[in-house]
Amino acid sequence: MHIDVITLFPELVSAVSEYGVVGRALQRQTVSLGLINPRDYSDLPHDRVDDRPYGGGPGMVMQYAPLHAAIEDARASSPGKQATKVVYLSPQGERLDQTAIREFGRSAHLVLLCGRYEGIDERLVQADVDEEWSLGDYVLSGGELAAMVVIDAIVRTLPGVLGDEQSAWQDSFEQGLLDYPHYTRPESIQGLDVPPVLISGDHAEIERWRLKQALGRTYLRRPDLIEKRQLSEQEQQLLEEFLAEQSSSI
Ligand code: 4G4
Repeated sequence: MHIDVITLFPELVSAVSEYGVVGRALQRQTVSLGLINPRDYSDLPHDRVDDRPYGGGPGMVMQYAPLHAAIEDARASSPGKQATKVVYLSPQGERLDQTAIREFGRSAHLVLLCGRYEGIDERLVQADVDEEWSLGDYVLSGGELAAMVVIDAIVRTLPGVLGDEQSAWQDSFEQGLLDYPHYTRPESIQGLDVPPVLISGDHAEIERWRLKQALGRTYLRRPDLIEKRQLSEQEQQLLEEFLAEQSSSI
């Protein structure tokens, strides 16, 4: 898969490629990253890419022309000329979730468009943008950090990037549950002990406990996720056990 990022701050975005899981995936060529600066496509003095908003008001707006040229260049350089998906990250977009991330990972060429100032000319959104997505209900100074989040989340879903064991639980998160709690040594910290089942060596019991915790935590913290998801008979029973254990421990 190839991901192009259109950004006024390519050096900021390149940091995502230098560390950890994403860094390794780039080295192994599971994914490639292109950084395109719309300033390089400006015909104006000082390579300007912004102008004042029609209708007045504060701030500046990114102009259509340099962004359109940058997108066209990205399309032309698409590996194997596959269909390109152009994604604009903005607070006005649809809320991103793991399902949307998975879907991005299925496209061979993704272009992430990063806004600065007050955003981009709406006609670019109409003419060139396929999808508009948001990380959540908060405002960033630019789309770059959002693009880095999206790149990281996509790369984790690509085949061969995570080991089998890690990707197994990611799959169950994709079924709509929060993660279970994790523990490592030492066994006791300030009188807080590791749940005994985790040191029992009984792997079936451990799996059962983890699913129970995941269901319980999701029910308590994100009831919306439980509503969206049909619980199986066994899951319903585990959730009831969790709640019973909870009320007996207070
Ligand atoms: C588009 C319009 C994404 C993009 C305006 C981007 C938050 C998110 C930007 C802006 C972003 C998000 C500069 C306000 C860039 N902020 N929630 N900022 N602004 O995904």
